[in-house]
Amino acid sequence: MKVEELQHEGLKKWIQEAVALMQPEDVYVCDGSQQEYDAMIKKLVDSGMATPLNPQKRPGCYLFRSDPSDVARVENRTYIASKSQDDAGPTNNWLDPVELKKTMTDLYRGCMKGRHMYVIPFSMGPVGSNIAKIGVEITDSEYVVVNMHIMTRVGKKVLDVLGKNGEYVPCLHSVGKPLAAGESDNGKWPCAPLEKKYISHFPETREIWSYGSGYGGNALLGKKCLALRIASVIARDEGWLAEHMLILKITNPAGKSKYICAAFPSACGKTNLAMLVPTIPGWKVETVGDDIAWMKFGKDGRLYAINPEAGFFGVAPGTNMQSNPNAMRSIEKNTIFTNVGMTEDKDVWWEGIGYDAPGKLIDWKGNEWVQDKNNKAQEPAAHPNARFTAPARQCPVMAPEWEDPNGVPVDAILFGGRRPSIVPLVHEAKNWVHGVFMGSIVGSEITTAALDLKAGTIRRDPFAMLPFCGYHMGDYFKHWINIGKKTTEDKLPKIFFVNWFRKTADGKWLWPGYGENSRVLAWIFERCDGTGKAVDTPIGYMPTIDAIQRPEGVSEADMKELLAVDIEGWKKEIADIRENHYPKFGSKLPKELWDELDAIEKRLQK
Ligand code: O2Y
Ligand code: MN
Repeated sequence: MKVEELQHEGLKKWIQEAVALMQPEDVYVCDGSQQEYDAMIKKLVDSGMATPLNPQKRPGCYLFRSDPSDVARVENRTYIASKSQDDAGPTNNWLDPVELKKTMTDLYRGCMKGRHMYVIPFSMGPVGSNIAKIGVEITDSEYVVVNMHIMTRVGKKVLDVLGKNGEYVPCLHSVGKPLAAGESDNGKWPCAPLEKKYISHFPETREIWSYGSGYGGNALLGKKCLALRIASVIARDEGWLAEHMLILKITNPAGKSKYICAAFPSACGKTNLAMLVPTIPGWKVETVGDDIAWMKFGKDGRLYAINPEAGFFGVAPGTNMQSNPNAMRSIEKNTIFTNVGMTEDKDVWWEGIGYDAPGKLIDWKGNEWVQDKNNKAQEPAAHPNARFTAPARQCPVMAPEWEDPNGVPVDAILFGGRRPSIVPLVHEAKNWVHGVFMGSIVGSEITTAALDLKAGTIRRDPFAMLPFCGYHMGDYFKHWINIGKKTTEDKLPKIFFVNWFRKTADGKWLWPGYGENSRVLAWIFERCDGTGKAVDTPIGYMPTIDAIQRPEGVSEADMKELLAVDIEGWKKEIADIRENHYPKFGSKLPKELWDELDAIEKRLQK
């Protein structure tokens, strides 16, 4: 489709300005069709950037290898450029928006020389839903176009909803570095060096400018940039919630269903929980979303959630038929793999796929690779952040209502983290503000030394939103408290804290996790239904010892440990929050949360 054919004058003008600045060879407006996807894939295959996988084993699947320097989100190059630094808060990188636009305009000047410009109109959420938002991404990356086709709803139908003057979030993206005359990317993954990468958000004007990276969250701008960082600001202003949460549906043996949203820091098995296969007979879990939830109040005063995405951008390593059979089935066809290993017969392989590498592989860097199980220091065949991009509709347990434009009514919200001690298997907030407190103290043990933290320390990641909140986290906590005042407590979701990662003193797992987590979900279901048995404790409501059916291999003593309140441990936890965590948010930390901290401390002292 041509730019001249667009009905929306504002959009046309913005594209023309981008063309004048970036100077692409030509411009193409995406229509979202299958032919368009196929043509784009053909171009990527012809250039050598995509490798078609075995059509018998992986029909419609392609492998990409990124530049070794462009393999993940770049948090230290991600900016919230609000007018005032205080609005971005102490946990975001901030740059003055005028200065940043100057710097980036210079980088964008001529950056698409020798490349095509693609204009991708996309909807986050079912097209036309009143919870959905429209974005338009301008990019010079065909890889981005095909991934956006899977992860969002793209094309003509979106332009129809946008009409002549509808609102959209402009998202500018370039992989960076112009091509010299006659030069081509020639199968290479173009990107800029780290110091020239910018993933920038302008919250007041609702704009996203990304430069220099072609990978995942840096480049697929509908996901973390729009659906979380910009949407969190819109949600604050409009009175709803844009959250880093999965959405699942759980049905009991009597056929009654509830909907649960859950937030976990990375590496806590969020996609696995979203697609969980229950081990308790008669229970069923279905998926609505695996990463992001937008929640708005319905006319009945309840919160309704939609998954704004249309696909999964999941971590491949560790995904296998035991950990997540539904993800494995979702990626059997029509899937884009990035930075995984490739077998001789052109299938995919990664560490933790559940079987040994079958012979010689090509690793994610494009080199021959033979598994050496005696060499613990062997470089992996797949990058640890290797990804699959798969259409959500291919997941065998997608809930039929996953695209309901009205969303699903939320019964429970879960927070969790990787906590080997102190935090019990599950506990329930006494009320909404206590639940907000729980969200505000989310943290996970870091398993390997990373950044400036040593292995074994707890990295706090409130609401699992630290890298994704587009404004001051103190204001964000306050927004959550205010949401609770918009309706009555009985209509609000109940809030729980779960921890699948408890260990014994000698380092063994106390809880088997995976499908067995359905036992905890069943108790949460029953609590929402008014039946689950609980005791009131200083940290919240907790299941009685017989309220959760014990899985095989978990002794009664283990269960007691999993469900005990570690008074001394919690006193230390409270002290850590008081001395190290809450002060980070300065005067914007809501008084209600300090009060909650005091109240828990008092209850622990009794
Ligand atoms: O590394 C990236 O660019 C992807 S990050 C990501 C992808 C899917 C879901 N969640 C995340 C995340 O970082 O939370
Ligand atoms: Mn995520």
